[in-house]
Amino acid sequence: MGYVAVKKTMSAIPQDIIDQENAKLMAAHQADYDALGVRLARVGIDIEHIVDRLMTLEVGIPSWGMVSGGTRFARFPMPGEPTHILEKIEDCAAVHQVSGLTPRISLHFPWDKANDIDEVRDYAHAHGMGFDAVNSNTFQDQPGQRLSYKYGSLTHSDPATRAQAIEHNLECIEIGDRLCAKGLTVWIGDGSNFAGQNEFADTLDRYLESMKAIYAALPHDWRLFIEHKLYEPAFYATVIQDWGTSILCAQQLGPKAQCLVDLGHHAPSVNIELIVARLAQFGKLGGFHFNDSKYGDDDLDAGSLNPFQLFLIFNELVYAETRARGQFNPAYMMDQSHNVTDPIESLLNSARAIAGAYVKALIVDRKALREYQSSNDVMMAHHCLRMAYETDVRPALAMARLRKGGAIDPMMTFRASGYRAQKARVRKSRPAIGGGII
Ligand SMILES: [Mn+2]
Repeated sequence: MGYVAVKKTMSAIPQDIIDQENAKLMAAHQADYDALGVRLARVGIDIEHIVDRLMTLEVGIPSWGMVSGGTRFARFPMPGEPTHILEKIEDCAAVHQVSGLTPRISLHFPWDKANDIDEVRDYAHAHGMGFDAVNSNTFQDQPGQRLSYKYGSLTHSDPATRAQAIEHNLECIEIGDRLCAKGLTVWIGDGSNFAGQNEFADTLDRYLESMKAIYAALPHDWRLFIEHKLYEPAFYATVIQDWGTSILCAQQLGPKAQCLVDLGHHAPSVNIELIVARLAQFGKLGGFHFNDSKYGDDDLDAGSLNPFQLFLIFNELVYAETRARGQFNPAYMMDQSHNVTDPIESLLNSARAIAGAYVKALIVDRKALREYQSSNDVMMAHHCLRMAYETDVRPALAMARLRKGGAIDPMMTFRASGYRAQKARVRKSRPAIGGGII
């Protein structure tokens, strides 16, 4: 469900290129779709119903993921990457055009600060794009900033530094409101690198006090997303380090405060789908930052390493939706760093993985699963999940994209469009633009 109805008047990629590529693949696509439809009908599932559900799925794109990312060692810019916010929006629109899945952009301030915020909003709307949660940044110092965040921001020992960090968040809400965004995501790097550096309880007290001031400034229809992260930049103890602290804070703050789960912000081997179920059960699942990881906050493409985990997360989401009393509306966003690939291609890769995980979760035979669970038939319960997971659902994804005016094969269509090469000719390289690992 989009936050605003926007009228598209501009296209990042000419629609006739998408149509031409689709025409080449149409016959094979229709045959594959029909075959999948027959297969699903055999187990009592209507493929049209699945495609309808998929067409309601929307995932936000991170503005900071549109330029080549980097590590603490280096960043390798690519020719044709965006050099300012409007070009980032154009690239986001290109992703949405072929994927049909990503109609909103999540902005990060002050990285995305613009002189004319109305121009930013109007330019996005003209491309058929809206805005997802805005992100504040008090984990680094900006040029000319009065007080440093070296020793913390919302939890700093100095009240004046905390006030400055609060003020920045209030400004983000103000800008977000003008963009028709409906949420603020707060992630802070606050914590300690040495035992004894600060008191755990005192820093959390200060966090809550600061967040109460931010919460109080939220428009009535906004949500406040608390993003936890196990470690980095604080390597001994982080203030908002896990979902436990996150939900405690969200409960203290009130109903508009919810927890945001970034898939890379947990210890290795943590059962993230269980965390998702717990947060959903208590009405505190605010949303996601999708990505994938091998070791830590790697910010790799969603589903590129652990597609089964992504499926199990969506399995919990689909189940949580059936149990939810009242509104169940997690904000799905991506948070990735594209260090060695074209960001647009990585986002297409991730969009496909996310949509695939969702569809596979939708085709789980829940009635049979419940019966197996009731009779403690462990193997068949597991088998039930595996059969859904192992189904090749690509034709259903292609159909949903096609019906939204997107591409049967987004990756090949994007390549065929020559978009990046064309941008490399017109965009002037400016390596200093914000982007990185968060
Ligand atoms: Mn994140």
